[in-house]
Amino acid sequence: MDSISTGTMRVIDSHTGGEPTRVVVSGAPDLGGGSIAERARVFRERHATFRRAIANEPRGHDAMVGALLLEPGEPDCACGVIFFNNVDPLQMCIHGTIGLVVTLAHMGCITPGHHRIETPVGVIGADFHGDGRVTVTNVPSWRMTADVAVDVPGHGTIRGDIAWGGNWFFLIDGQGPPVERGRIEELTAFCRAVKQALANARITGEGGAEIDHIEVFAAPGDPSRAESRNFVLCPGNAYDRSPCGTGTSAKLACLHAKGKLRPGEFWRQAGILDTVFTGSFEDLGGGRILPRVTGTAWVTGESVYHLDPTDPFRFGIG
Ligand code: PYC
Repeated sequence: MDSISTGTMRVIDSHTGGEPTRVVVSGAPDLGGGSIAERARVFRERHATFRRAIANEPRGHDAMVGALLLEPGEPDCACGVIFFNNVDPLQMCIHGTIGLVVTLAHMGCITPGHHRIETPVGVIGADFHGDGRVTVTNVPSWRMTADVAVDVPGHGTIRGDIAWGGNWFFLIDGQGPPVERGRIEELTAFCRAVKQALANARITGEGGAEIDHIEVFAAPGDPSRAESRNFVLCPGNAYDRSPCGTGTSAKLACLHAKGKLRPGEFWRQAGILDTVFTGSFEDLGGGRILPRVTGTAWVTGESVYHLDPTDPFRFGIG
C-alpha cells in the first residue's frame, strides 16, 4: 500500500556529464527508521507509485534517475540517499551522487570538503571541490569472473567480464556495434539482447544477483581526452548519458585484475556523449579495490510537483 496519494514534492534537477539526477528534497513518503538499506527495501516494496510519479512521464522520462534525500542512519554522514529510475531503486549511482552533492551545495547545506553519504550498499565518500567537480570514493569493487562466453541470438558468442562496481556489470570490449553516438539504437538493441542472453543462461553476479548493467567499450574518439569510450545500458533500458561511475568502477576492477592499471594511476573514461569521468583506485588486497571517480554536475532547475487526485497520470505513465 502506498502512503502518498495527494500532496506536493519539491525537487532539484541537475545533470552529470549529460545524465540527469532529480533530487527529491521534500514530500517523500515516510520510510521508517533504520539503515538506508532497510529503507530502500520499504521504498521498493511499498512506494512504486511515488517512484513513478517522479521518474516517469509526464514529469520524467526513461533516462531520469531520482534521488531521495534522507536523514542518515549512520553517524557522521551528511545525508542518506536512495537512487531510483523508471523501473526500480538502484543499488548505487555515482553520476547521481555527483548530482546530489552539487545540489546540496546549491541548497547551502554543504561547503567544499569531504562528506560521507549513506547508500543502500554502504557509506561512500564525496569530496566536493567547489566548482561543480566531485570525487566519489565508491564501495569496494571487484572483478568476479573473467572472459565469460554467452550466446546472443543474432550476434554469436559474446565474451565479457562480470564485475561489481556498486551495481553488477557485464563488460564487453571490442565486440558489438561501433561505440558511436550515431549508433545508439543498435547499441541499445545489442545490450538488451546480451542482458536477456545472460538471464536465459542463468549467468549472474554474486549470490544469483541479476546483471542489470551492460557496458560496451571501444577506443576513445579523442585519445588526448580519454583512454576509452563506453556505452552503458541501465535497468529500464535507457542508456547512460554519462560515462557511468559504477561502470567506471567495474572497469577499474577489471583493469586491476588484468594488471593493466596500478593503484593511483588515472583512467579517463569517456561516455557515449564524450563527457569524461576520471577514475583511480586504492588496492584493498584479495582482488578488491576502492575506486575513486571524479565528474562534474550542473544544477538545471527546481520544481514543485503536485499530486492532483483528479489527474489519471499523477503517478506517472507505466
Ligand atoms: O553513474 O553509477 C552511475 C550510474 C548508474 C546508473 C546510471 N548512472
